[in-house]
Order: sequence, then structure tokens, then C-alpha cells
Amino acid sequence: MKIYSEQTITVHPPRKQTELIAGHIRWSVDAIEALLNLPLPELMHRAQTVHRENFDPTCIEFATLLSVKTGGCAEDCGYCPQAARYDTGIEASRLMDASEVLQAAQRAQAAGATRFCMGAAWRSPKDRDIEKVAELVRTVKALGLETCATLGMLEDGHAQTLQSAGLDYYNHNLDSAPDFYGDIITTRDYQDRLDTLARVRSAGVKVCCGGIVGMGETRRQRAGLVAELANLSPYPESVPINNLVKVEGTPLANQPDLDPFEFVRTIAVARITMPTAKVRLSAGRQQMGDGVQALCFLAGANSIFYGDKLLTTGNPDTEADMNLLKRLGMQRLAPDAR
Ligand code: SAM
Ligand code: DTB
Ligand code: SF4
Repeated sequence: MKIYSEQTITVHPPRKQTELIAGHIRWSVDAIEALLNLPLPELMHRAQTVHRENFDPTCIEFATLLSVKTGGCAEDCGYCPQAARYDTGIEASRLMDASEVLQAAQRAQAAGATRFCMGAAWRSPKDRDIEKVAELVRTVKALGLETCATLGMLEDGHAQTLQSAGLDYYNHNLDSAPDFYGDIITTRDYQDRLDTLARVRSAGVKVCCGGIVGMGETRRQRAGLVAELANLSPYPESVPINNLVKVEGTPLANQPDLDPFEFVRTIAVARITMPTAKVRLSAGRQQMGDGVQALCFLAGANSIFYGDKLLTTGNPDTEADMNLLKRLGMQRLAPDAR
């Protein structure tokens, strides 16, 4: 039998490296890095064990995205095609009206989505933008879909207005480990993001928060991102893990490809450290291939963006996704099982 180093075999959870504070496990970056360093079969087994304790491993949630306000953003996120300062060919548009959003939400629902996420390329919405988005939320919620919005940083009161309109989730990503963040974004800081997440949480809106893998970070920095997410108290209900989509014109357009197994490992540690969260295999599926996606499901991913477009870039079409699940003997999460 193969003997692993003591540090490796004692992880699950790595008792020496986690603390229990007010009933919450606090994960150290060391502990998560130790999980990432495990042999893949060992890591997958641990992730699967946690996954099966909390979910039906054959069910995948379908969430559909709609960009309700595209491009022209003042921020400098190095990965983003919607930043006005990068020449990516994306034209800035105005906020969509409720009838357009209603049609898109009806199409998504008819295709099988249970969650509908509206994205806007804002640094932070103004009061009048929040009123308009609240109207969109009411429209989508009335269909019986779960609602999610991602609009940038929120000010006091914004999350409350959205909650009153029926917003179930707010997506705001930490994106990277704190010690890598400044290499990617300079126009707002990590604390700004944490402040928005706290406002969302205190308004009673569920938190959707994740990050991007493949931006040139180290394995330890991937552990650092997951530690930040897992140590939010409580941790997010929904955790999107994006693989960088390289878009011509952005500073990260020529970033070398990350080994896909590193992406799979990141999904696995997200599952282990946030056992009851929906872990979403998010951007990057179109470039990933079916085999890697299947490994992500085995590692504990149980949600995908469903529909042929993310915000501005491509995503597998609905037929391809239905076919993939069928080949894997898996199924979409039914609306009454949410
Ligand atoms: N403007 C808002 C904000 O930044 O919070 C909402 C929309 S923004 C596009 C939402 C998230 O999409 C980002 O935080 C990032 O994680 C992800 N994203 C954007 N461009 C991406 C890309 N090229 N590849 C992977 N993920 C990306
Ligand atoms: C998230 O974490 N990923 C989604 C959603 N939240 C808003 C966005 C992915 C965007 C990929 C690039 C694009 O299509 O513009
Ligand atoms: Fe703007 Fe959001 Fe894109 Fe950053 S990620 S440039 S804030 S749209």
C-alpha cells in the first residue's frame, strides 16, 4: 500500500489546520492547498463523499444568464470583454426593458432553466438603475423562476430594494485570492467586494460568489480564493467557478492555458469546503470538452449556465447539454426539487 506524507493523509478535514469559530469551520490556505496537492483519485473520492452526503449526484441545476445591460463598463477587470477601456468589439447598450427580459426568461424556462440571472456591466448601479432592475426582478419572479442579479457594487439600501422585489440571489465574485487580485483589477479593491457581499447577506438575499481560474495564479492562490469563499460566514449558497474565457483585446487574451485538471481540482476543493453550496461549473465550458465537464460533475459541480450565451461569449447550446447529461445518465434538477 502506498504511504502518503503525514500532512497529506491527515487532511479531511485537516484538523490541525482548521479552527472552529462560533460553529463555523475556518479553513486555512495551507489546509486547502494540501487538499489541492492530493493525488487526483484521493481528492475526487473525498469530494464525491461530501457531495453524496448533501446532494443527489445525478442532478444538475440549470441557470440561464441574460446580459440586461452590456458593455461600456468603467472598471478595468483584466479578463472582461465589457470593460470600455479594452477594444473587444462589444458595443455598449442601454438597460433592457421588462418585455424583452420577460421573453428571454420565458424561453429559458421553457428550455428547462430553474434560475434566471441578469447581469449588468456596471461598476455600481445608481438608485434609478436599482428601481428599474427591481421591476425586471418582479417580472422574472412572477414566472416562478429563481431570480439572480449581478450588477456590481451595491450601496446601502440597494440590496433591500432588490430583496423586496423578489430577488433570491445576488452574484458578486471575489474573483481571485487577495494576494493576486491587484494583478487583475485596480479600479476597486477586495474590501469593496466584501462590503457588497455583507450588504447582500444582511438584506436577506442569498449570496452567489465565486471566482475565475486560469488567470496566471499559482495553485496556492487558487487555495487562497477558495479559503476566502469558504470562510465567509456563512459561506455562499452558490459558488460559480469560472475558467477564464480568453477574449481578444483584454489584457488576459494571451494567457497560457491552465492544465484542465487544475480546474477540476478547484471544483473538488470548493465542494469539500462548502458542502451544501451549489457549485457551478461556470464560464469556459465551451472550450473544455465533455470529458473535463464530466470530471467536474464527479468532483462535485452540480450547476451549470444553460443556454448558448453567457453574457457576451459563447456557451454550449441547450441540445448539447441535454445530450451530455443523457450520455452521463444524469438529469437536470427539477423545479420542485430546488
Ligand atoms: N459588473 C458586475 C461585476 O463585475 O460584479 C457583474 C458582471 S461581471 C461580468 C460577473 C463576473 O463574470 C465577473 O466577476 C467574473 O467572475 C466573470 N467573468 C467576466 N468575464 C469573464 C471571462 N472572460 N472569463 C471568465 N469569467 C468572466
Ligand atoms: C459568473 O460567475 N459567471 C457569469 C456570471 N457569474 C455573471 C459570467 C461569465 C461571463 C463570461 C464572459 C462573458 O460572457 O462576457
Ligand atoms: Fe465591469 Fe463587471 Fe466586467 Fe469588471 S467584470 S469590467 S465590473 S462588467
